[in-house]
Amino acid sequence: MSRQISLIGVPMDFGQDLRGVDMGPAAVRYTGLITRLRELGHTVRDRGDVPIPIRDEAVPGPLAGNTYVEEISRICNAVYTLGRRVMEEKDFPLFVGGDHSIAVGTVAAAGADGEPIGLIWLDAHGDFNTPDTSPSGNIHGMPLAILMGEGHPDLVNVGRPGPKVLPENVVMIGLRDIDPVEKKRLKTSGVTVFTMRDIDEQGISTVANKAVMKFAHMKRIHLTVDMDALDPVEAPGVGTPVPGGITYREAHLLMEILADSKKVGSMDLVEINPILDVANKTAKLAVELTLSALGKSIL
Ligand code: 4U7
Ligand code: MN
Ligand code: MN
Ligand code: MN
Repeated sequence: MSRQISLIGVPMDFGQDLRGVDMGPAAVRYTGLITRLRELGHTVRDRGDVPIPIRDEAVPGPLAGNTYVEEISRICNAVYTLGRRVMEEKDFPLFVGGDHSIAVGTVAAAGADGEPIGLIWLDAHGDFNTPDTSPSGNIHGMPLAILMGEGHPDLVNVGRPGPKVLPENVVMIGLRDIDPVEKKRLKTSGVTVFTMRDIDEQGISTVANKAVMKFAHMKRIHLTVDMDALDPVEAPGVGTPVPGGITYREAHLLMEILADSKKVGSMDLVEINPILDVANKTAKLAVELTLSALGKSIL
């Protein structure tokens, strides 16, 4: 299936403390992603980067931790607007972060035409904290809660007022590091979670097929890939690595099964931090996974 793909860079690092995740879009572009997608038969346009204020000029908000709510809200609204435009032109938006708080804008854009979307959230973490439950205060640990309507109103109301996804339309895969209160919240949320234990016990193909089946009645899936879902051996360039993650092969099979569903209509690559990486390994893997998700097959 040949597609029109628009790359949207979001070099945003306001959602967490470590520097370097703003270099994610450049690291991904340097792998030759655009050329390789074209070689797969897709039409690709690089829309450049959403403008991001200079970090050292910004003043953190009054909440605990590094909570640049104002900046993140403004950036996510810009991501939403560009994402909408691209989708109205029938392009597949490929959003490249940046930290995971960009999902507040990308998922809002993906589901904006009234058609409910399925959301697949690949991550080591729950990203389901609120300002009250977060141990760090970092917004990149909160985007799923925000998208479900909980959190700072300026973030909940990005794009349009209110929640952007229903819990029954969310599947999380790869989780292995969840904060105590976050755990309780996630358990009662109605979100479907496949932890690393589930992957170990059932195998990634079963997990992937269950995710696809869950969205059998839906036309479109938004896939958000936090690179820390992968094992840090494969993806060392992330700010919050957790051992015991998804392997290279598991991740590829997951992408291939999702590609077979033909439902993935938009995608994020987030949390790639080249400063912490080894020879751009994490961006290279992110790009391999993107190619598989967009139809690259072995035979
Ligand atoms: B990511 C954390 F406390 N849970 O809230 C938090 F462990 O987007 C980490 O998944 C969040 O990378 C990680 O700060 C956010 C922490
Ligand atoms: Mn995340
Ligand atoms: Mn994570
Ligand atoms: Mn992280």
